[in-house]
Amino acid sequence: MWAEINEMTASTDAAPLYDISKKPTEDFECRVVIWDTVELEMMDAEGTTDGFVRCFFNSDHSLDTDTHFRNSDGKCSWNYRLLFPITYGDKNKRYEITTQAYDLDLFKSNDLIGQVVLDLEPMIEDSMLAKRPMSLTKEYYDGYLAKDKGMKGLTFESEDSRQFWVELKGKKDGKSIVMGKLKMSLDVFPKREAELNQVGKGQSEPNVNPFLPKPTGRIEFSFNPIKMLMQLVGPALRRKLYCYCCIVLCCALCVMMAPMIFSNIISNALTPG
Ligand SMILES: [Ca+2]
Repeated sequence: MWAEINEMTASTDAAPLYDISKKPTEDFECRVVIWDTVELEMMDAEGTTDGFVRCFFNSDHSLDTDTHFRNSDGKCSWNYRLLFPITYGDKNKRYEITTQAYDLDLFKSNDLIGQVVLDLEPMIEDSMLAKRPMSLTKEYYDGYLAKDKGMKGLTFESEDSRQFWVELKGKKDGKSIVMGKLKMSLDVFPKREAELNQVGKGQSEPNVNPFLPKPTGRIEFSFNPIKMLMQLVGPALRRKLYCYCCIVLCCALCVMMAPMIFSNIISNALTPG
């Protein structure tokens, strides 16, 4: 901070007056779309993950997507919108959004798979100055956020410049590694603009800007017990079941053929040379 030193004799009226009152806070809405993942780590012993995503600016106020149950190929799908009200202007606060992928577990605490943290303060500042919504697009990222603000790690979709991939970093065997990649979109709206252009949470109406289709690859209810079992059971458990079935079949065959084998042995033994 610089302080201006004036002569004792100088009139106080001559010194310029500066407005040092606290800048008023402004309200915004941060719109986050969680699309899908690739290469997400499987956390359950049976080779599945029940994936959901949690986002927060402040861990006291977090929002979750719904859960993609029994995923076994690392491609969880949500197409889910999360809406965060933000009051901007507190210089002691960090306006970073933390995005975490979890594996839901019913009988123990959920497993954190990986996370990424993005600093949205430059976007909120720009939205405040321009008094209009700001989208995290490839052009904005390349031309400003990455170049001047040091943001890194985003890879944009070629067919949609508002969708980008981030790496979810987590721990495995004590090492920090990439546990999957998540596709998301981010917009910051001044409160007034957000009220004029409302959107729904998740896939609820108004489902616009962007339209979010139903997620893919989810469990489908079926009256066919084999189909339901195949969806609910992970590949590792499925392999074990196949092995057990083979062992049971072999044992059944042996039991069925045992009398025939024994009768052959006995008849061979009794038949004279
Ligand atoms: Ca699980």
